[in-house]
Amino acid sequence: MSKHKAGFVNIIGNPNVGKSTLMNAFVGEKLSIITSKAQTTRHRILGIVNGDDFQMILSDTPGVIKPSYGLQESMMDFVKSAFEDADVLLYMVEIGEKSLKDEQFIRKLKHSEVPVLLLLNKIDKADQQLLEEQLQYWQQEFPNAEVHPISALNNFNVKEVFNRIVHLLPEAPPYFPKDHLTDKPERFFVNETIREKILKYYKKEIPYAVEIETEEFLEDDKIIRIRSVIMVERDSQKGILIGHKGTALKKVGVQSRKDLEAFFDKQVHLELVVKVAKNWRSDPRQLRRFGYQS
Ligand SMILES: Nc1nc2c(ncn2[C@@H]2O[C@H](COP(=O)(O)OP(=O)(O)OP(=O)(O)O)[C@@H](O)[C@H]2O)c(=O)[nH]1
Ligand SMILES: [Mg+2]
Repeated sequence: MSKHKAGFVNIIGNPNVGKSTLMNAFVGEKLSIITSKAQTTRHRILGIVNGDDFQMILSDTPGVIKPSYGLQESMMDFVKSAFEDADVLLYMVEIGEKSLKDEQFIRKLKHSEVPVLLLLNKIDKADQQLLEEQLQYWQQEFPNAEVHPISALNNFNVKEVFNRIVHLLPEAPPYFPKDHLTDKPERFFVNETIREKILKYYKKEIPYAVEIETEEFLEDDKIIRIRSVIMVERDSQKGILIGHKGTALKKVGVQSRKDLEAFFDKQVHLELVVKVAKNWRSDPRQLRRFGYQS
């Protein structure tokens, strides 16, 4: 039998390029939430793919931005940590975009000691000519990277890239038990499922001012009883979130419950409460409490 391979494969790129879509496609589960809005992912989320003779530990990370408040600084710390322990780096770009604006990250990618795969995503949006131009452009920009065109959404070239990454993994014993799918607890996925609905249904600043904390997660044979608090930064946001006669919040609850029942494969009872946690995005103590620490 061949030797066992294992390693950390960390996905990095601008917001909204499709990092979470790719991780979910590799893992075959909806571990990361996906929306059309930038800054959907706020944490570093591990997705573990186990084979007989390999373990691929993928990291989905927040899109690279210039931080302007504490939450975003912490998000960028997660990205930095993903540079530090990578065995393979996946730098994702999308059709029509230019490189990262962060010079330091670019330098790290250009001078990386571990293999860098530059994944040109969303090629379903390009014709052949544009695709060839873009492939040439990225290969010139990152001469040391392997450039691969993909469509994470349509599963185009995803399996081939996956096999290529397995090939690049170093020889190592597994880092996690072989039945583990992620490093995050069940409550994290509850929080994220609710936050996804808020990203989808509310406009402007609301999704960015929201954090979820699941206070109760009680599971028995038949049902999971969940109580989650939606935190907003100001009183005015609380009113918007709840909506006229509570209809807006109701929609969040119903859709979240449906998704959670599919995720946990069990009946779910979900209670949602809205509270104000003044300026939590800039408050180091509150950020720590919500798991934003590097
Ligand atoms: N057309 C097309 N859209 C895609 C593809 N991959 C992802 N998308 C869409 O791009 C949007 C962003 O996808 P995400 O996976 O959330 O992107 P992300 O890079 O994780 O974004 P952040 O977490 O905000 O940094 C979603 O609307 C996806 O459906 C693709 O291959 N083709
Ligand atoms: Mg994401």
